[in-house]
Amino acid sequence: MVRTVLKAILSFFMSISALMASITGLTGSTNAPKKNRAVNMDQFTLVWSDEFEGDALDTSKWGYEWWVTMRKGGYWHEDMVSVKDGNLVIRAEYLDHPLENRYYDQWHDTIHFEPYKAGWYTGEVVTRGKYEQCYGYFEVRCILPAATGMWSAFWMMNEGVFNVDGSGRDGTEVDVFESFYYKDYWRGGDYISTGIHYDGYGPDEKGDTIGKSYLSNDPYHEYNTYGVEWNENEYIFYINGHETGRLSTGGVSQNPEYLLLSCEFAGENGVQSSDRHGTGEIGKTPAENWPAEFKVDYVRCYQYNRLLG
Ligand SMILES: [Ca+2]
Ligand SMILES: [Ca+2]
Repeated sequence: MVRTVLKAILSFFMSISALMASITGLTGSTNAPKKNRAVNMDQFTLVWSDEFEGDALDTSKWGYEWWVTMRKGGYWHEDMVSVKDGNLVIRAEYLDHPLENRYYDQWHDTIHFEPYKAGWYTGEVVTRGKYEQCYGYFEVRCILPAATGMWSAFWMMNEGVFNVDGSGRDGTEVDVFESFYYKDYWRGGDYISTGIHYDGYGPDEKGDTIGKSYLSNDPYHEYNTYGVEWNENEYIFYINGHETGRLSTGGVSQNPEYLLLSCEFAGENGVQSSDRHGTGEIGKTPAENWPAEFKVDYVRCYQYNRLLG
């Protein structure tokens, strides 16, 4: 009798948890990773990488704006970017004592500094003008910043993205991952999104997404790899070398693209707004959330052997 009652209770909680899982999309989601297919690395050769060794960013590979740059709900500043312990680290936090803006004084050929605004500060690095590649396999290994109201991303761009012609073939923003969802408990926990955008960022903008991919570990404290295989016909996305989905909407970019690693705060005009981008509420407390850190162990770019001379 006791066993029957226990079984009934257990069965009740199991059906409740199955119901909760189906509501939150934890199981049975069409976006769940297809872990049966691994990336075939035999078809690639490494052509460019940064392992982030040493104690400074390699500026032959990466650039960043050296002035304060307003970016959505915060500011980008190079002082928020460092290299230590084998990682690129992009810091994010609220600064009451804001970082200095840098102005170039052409009359005296000098740079002068002025205090900027208090606000949410973080950073980005970009290979624009230093490295671009068309097709191949691109992979980052990283730990995501553990904070709400912001997100990190590994993405690719070129200037063709702004060209409105009904096609993504001239250039497509490829978001290998964006991490909007720290502590997003009610929608299933810790996951990343993946998608593409083309034809600018105005009324003609188009795009597609493979939606959300769930991590089997804690991506805010443990490393994972996020990758994209890009060929003439499609983008194939991977987490830890296993396919999560494919996109080809609009036709894939046929032009070289540069790489970006960034953190951004939700909002606009330098004012953080937690309503935007589904990132959750932000707060200066608890203090243990800040500074949040996006830690990148490496970025590696491979090319198809068939495309190498
Ligand atoms: Ca276009
Ligand atoms: Ca490293």
